[in-house]
Amino acid sequence: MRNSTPESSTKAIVWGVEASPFLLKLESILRYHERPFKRLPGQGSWTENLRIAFRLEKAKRQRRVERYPKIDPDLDEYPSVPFFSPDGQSFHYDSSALARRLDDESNSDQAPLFPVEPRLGFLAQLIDEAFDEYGLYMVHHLRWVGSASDTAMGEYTAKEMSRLVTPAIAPLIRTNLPRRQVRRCPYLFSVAPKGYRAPVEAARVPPSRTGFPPTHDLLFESWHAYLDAMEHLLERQPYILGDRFSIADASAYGQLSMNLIDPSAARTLRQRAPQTYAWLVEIRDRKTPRPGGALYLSQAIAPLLSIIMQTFTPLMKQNEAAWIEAISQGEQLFNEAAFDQNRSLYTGQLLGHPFRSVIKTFQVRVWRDLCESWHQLPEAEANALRETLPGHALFDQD
Ligand SMILES: N[C@@H](CCC(=O)N[C@@H](CS)C(=O)NCC(=O)O)C(=O)O
Repeated sequence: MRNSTPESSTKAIVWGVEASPFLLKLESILRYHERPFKRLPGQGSWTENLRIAFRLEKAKRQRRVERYPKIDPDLDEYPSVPFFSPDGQSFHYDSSALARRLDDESNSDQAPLFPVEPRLGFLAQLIDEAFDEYGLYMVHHLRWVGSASDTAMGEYTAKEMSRLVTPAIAPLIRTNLPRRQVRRCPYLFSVAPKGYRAPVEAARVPPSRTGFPPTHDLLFESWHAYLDAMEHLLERQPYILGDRFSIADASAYGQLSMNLIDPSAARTLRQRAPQTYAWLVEIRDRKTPRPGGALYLSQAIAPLLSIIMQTFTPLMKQNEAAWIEAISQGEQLFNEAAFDQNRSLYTGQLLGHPFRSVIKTFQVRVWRDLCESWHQLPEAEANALRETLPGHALFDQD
């Protein structure tokens, strides 16, 4: 039976843009739970957009934007998008937290996005966070480096934002937003080698950064490995954890499908991983009703877990270690604000490549939540997972 509270019958609002992977993820989550929604500002009227933008900014200023089941004021940070509002009054964020909330609120017979079975539940959380935190670095890189000369991000976002800003501002968004995102590449892990050139205007050439090892090879290599792993999996079964959609699919879909509006990246994706490409397009276009079905752990998932355990988990571990060290020395500034001031930086290694990054407090939270879930697993379940997860010792250490 469907929930018939007024909240679920009102059209909810998603605040975000097509170019955002987290928006794409959140929308797939809402569609799974059959919650009708409207995307603002793209589908809103000018007055509606202004009204919601004003309320959202006020809620952010007053720290009233909620994260389910509770926010960690020391580690969490509001993103720029996406936000969810069930009623146009209260605002919520974090795609994974919203998925949990919709699972908990649902009184339909729709299976939850987070699997109940402990092993699958843990893997779903691991895969979800891996795509959110490390997948984002790969796809941001593929947009601004891999598709430097043809990404349509500026056009898409300017069009959506033109329903909120005055006509004089939209062309500025189209030009300046891509430049801003290119400048932010090193914050999002993508550092060009010194003297790097690209056939684009100077402000869109992906930057190097003094004292930072280049990471282009690492990110291309990672993206290829993730794509190959997804392809291997999707050639053998319909979804990552079996025959139906779960949070793991929502997250993989959100990140990987971001590049569908980046022609060069989309072309490579289609050539290298045709099944994955078709899967992303199908979720985006909702051509077929989402089938129900069982979740299971198959052999086909091994390559995906392997690359996650070689990239995402060691990154989270290195970030946490750097945070503990920095805190002990009295550092209090982290995340992008610290990066911009050359503070809270640390050096690490992934897939044999050196990198330098800023300490991210929200990744400390992600890692701690994951380790907590690991420790809550019944011993027999954890043991069974140890067989499947190369590098699981990282969870045991915390
Ligand atoms: N944990 C959030 C992450 C959202 C997120 O990182 N959004 C990006 C934009 S796609 C962001 O706001 N980045 C910071 C910025 O652009 O300033 C979620 O899952 O919804």
